[in-house]
Amino acid sequence: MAKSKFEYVRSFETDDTCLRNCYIVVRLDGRNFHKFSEQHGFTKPNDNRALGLMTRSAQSVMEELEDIIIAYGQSDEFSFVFKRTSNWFKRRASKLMTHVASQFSSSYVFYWKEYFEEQPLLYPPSFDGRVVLYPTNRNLRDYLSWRQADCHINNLYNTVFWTLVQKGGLTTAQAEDRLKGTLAADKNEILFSEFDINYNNESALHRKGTTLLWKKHEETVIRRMKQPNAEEKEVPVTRSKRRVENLYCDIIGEQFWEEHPDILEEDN
Ligand code: DGT
Ligand code: MG
Ligand code: MG
Ligand code: MG
Ligand code: MG
Repeated sequence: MAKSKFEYVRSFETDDTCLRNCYIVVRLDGRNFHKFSEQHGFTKPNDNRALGLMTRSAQSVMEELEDIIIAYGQSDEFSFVFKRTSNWFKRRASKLMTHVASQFSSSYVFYWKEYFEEQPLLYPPSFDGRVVLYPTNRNLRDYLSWRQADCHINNLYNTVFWTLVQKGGLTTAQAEDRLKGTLAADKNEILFSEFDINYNNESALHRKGTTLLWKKHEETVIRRMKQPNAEEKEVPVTRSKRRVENLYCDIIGEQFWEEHPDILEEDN
């Protein structure tokens, strides 16, 4: 077919191929969720409906898109890690990022009612996305550790802050004042001595965030089969399947990575 004289405009497209051998991380973050959470009556400091919906949407991203080996989420964000050898969409950053963001956003709206029931969705939410490349296993683990440490720092602060307000009767300004300059140990101490709360017994979902992984399992179905010169028979057929598993555990230490040796590929 002859090319039109307009065809040259294609050459204006820029190359955004992700460097080979690197893990590709796409991180999404809810736009203006400070306001979104207020307007939709999210409970403070953590709303399990909102966290459940984030995780459901991330699960849909893992199931619909290819080559994601692990995802980690907390608050209004989720990170998706593509395997380092992935060649999905020829590793084009914009394709990967926009597919993750749009699959996630549409799932968030699609599944809203399952989590929020009578609370209506008041306007269409959106999520920004970014792509970061990590060349070594250490870099990737440090990235995930950074996000989980962020979850811990924010959740400890928010837990003490809202306990001071909700159980201690402080105003938000007083609670903020009270926490100024305190270290983690001080915050733990306030919870323990004043409110009889051991932070380590608080929900793991809130303290550790959510990690999504692929878990393999065997599935057996009965098939009707016709052999030549024989009656039709019912035969059990076993297939190896995989499904997304949710974990609320530490991913900073060695134990998690020793228990899940298939996630990372060797550094070469
Ligand atoms: P951005 O990301 O720059 O567009 O602005 P925000 O407002 O989304 O800021 P960000 O992402 O740094 O902070 C997340 C906000 O979402 C933060 O204000 C708290 C809110 N949020 C997230 N999860 C929960 C929750 O479970 N409960 C409540 N009450 N708020 C939450
Ligand atoms: Mg932000
Ligand atoms: Mg946000
Ligand atoms: Mg955020
Ligand atoms: Mg198309």
